[in-house]
Amino acid sequence: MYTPTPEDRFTFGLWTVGWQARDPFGDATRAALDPVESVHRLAELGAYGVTFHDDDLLAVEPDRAKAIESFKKALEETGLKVPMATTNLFTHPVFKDGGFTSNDRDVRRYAIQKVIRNLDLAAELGARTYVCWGGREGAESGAAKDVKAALARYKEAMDILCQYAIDKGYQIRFALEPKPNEPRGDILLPTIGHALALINELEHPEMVGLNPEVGHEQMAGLNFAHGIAQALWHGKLFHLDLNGQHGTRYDQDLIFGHGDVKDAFFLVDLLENGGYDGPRHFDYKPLRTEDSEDVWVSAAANMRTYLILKAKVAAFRADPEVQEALAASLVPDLSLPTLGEGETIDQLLADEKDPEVLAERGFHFTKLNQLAMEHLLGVR
Ligand code: GLT
Ligand code: MN
Ligand code: MN
Repeated sequence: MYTPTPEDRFTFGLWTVGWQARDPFGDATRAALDPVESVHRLAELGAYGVTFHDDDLLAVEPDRAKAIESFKKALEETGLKVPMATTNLFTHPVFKDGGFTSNDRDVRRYAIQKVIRNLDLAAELGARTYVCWGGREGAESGAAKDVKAALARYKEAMDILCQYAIDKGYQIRFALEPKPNEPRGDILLPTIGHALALINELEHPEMVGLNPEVGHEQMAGLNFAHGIAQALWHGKLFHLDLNGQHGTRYDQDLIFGHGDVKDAFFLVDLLENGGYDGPRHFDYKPLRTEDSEDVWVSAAANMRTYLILKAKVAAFRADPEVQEALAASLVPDLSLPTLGEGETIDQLLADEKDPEVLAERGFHFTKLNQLAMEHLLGVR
């Protein structure tokens, strides 16, 4: 029942299962993983696709052409798809002050070249989304970065990339991934809201949307499901990164649902019932304590947790008591326009309301929330 199939459209970054668990305090605890093995193992587990950074393909084979060839062969053998790709603009020391917004113009030019090289491969492999996570775009000191100039350069880079995709006739859209901090002290486009605002300034705003990550919004103390709902409302939820996080600490990239499980429940509710039809992409890190077989246990856990939550959400929605509680809490009424059809503002003003009377109504949200909790805890 909770066994994934490609119809569930679960996808994984090569950098997730392939993470060798190097952190700021310790060395790798696992050997490098061949992308070919990742493709086969993920397919066996029931995944739909894989995603990658340009550099992920070179994990064990330094020759780019050879690495691409064996990756393509593995895709053919397994039927795994590549719905999204991205660029590593953060590991190499050249990006220490960022890629698109480095103070060094030559670095900015190199960053765009590096994206375009992998964009060609992404288009060839049929990817429809190209993610831009600007983890190094930022600063540690107020004096170091002219933020307004940096945003102008961010816009310039996105405009160039959109124009390139148009010129080449690629069916690809870009998705910005916000994050508040880490690795930079402060990262530009720290939240969903900041990124949405930048998109409005672009030459081709219709080609650029978001790739929000659960843990990144939670690191900023924000409600991820609310952020996703707003991205959906703007038509900007092009893709997303599912994982887990405990509050406002370092980026944990836990297995989906292994952080704030209640938020995960409402997120799955939103994704399943809110009109998102893209892949369910996991961007997590297998714990540093785990061995190379545990990695696959953790990959499977992401998908299984999602499917369990999906079943719980369906049961929650189908429960007549929940439907009754939603109505008692006036949740469906929020979809009614505040002004009646054809009603004028004068008519609205003439419809006198007594705030004292209106204030007497309770909204009964406690009952609704408890019903959600009981479904989640498996007692209903
Ligand atoms: C990196 C980061 C992720 C991004 C990846 C895409 S790379 O692992 O922590 O959140 O989604 O560039
Ligand atoms: Mn991510
Ligand atoms: Mn993360």
